[in-house]
Amino acid sequence: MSVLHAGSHRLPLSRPRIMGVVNVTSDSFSDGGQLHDTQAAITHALKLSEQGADILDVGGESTRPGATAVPVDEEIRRVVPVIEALAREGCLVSVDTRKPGVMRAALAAGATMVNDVAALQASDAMEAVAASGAAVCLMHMQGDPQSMQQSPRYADVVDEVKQFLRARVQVCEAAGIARERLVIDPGFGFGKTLQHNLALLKHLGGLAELGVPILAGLSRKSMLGSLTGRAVDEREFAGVAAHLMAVAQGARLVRVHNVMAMRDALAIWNAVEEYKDGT
Ligand code: HH2
Repeated sequence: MSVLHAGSHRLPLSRPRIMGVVNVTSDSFSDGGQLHDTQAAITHALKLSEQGADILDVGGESTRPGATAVPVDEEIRRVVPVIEALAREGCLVSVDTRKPGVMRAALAAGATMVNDVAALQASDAMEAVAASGAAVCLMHMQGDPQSMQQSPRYADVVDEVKQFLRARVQVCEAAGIARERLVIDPGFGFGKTLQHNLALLKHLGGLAELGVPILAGLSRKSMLGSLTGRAVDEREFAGVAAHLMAVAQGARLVRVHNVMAMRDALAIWNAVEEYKDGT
């Protein structure tokens, strides 16, 4: 049974775990606005924790297709007070960022996991994280958020994602980040068409060969909208179904906005998994 090492936290992955999304991405620059956003994010995150989130993933920059970049200082200003408050409450806090400067500030503020959609490829990102003891989620993305959905192309998406993640795991281990600290993620919707996403979900189990826990993030994504015709705020049922399929394929972590819905689905999943005939 694998156990994720995230700073002093130990998260057993014998059961699938929930990462709750905490976005601090409002573009309010006034102090009053900042304080309001900070409080709102903390309150929301603590609610997710109560509802059953095992990890709180705090992000200060949107990575949606076409999103504009946020300067390092502003991203730090958004996420650090939220991370400090959640870490003080004993929560396992992850920072969702691609920027080494934000990683360092977040780790100093009490985050014990770095969720990087660029898989620590920015120069200095590896150094920012290696000595910290923090866990790392390495995600696959083709291109960058500004342009990634323009014309994603692969000869074999499943194999290319696997080879990329295999190489990143090796680079991390060589830099001193032990396997117990690593999580991999195929990056649904990051430089992928609907067909690419379907292929990755269908063959997600193939990533288990890399020997690192798999995280799946499908919550509210356009793939779910394409398949159901639903708007972003109406995709919870589709999201639960897609995440359960990911879990059935071996995912050990799911990154979701609606923790309560996922927790209930996993309660059924866990009960059936743990049921022993004759009891
Ligand atoms: N998806 C988003 C952001 N971060 N991290 C991982 N590891 N995997 C994902 O699939 C993933 C991610 C995009 O979702 P969201 O946070 O809802 O949007 P935004 O980036 O606009 O805040």
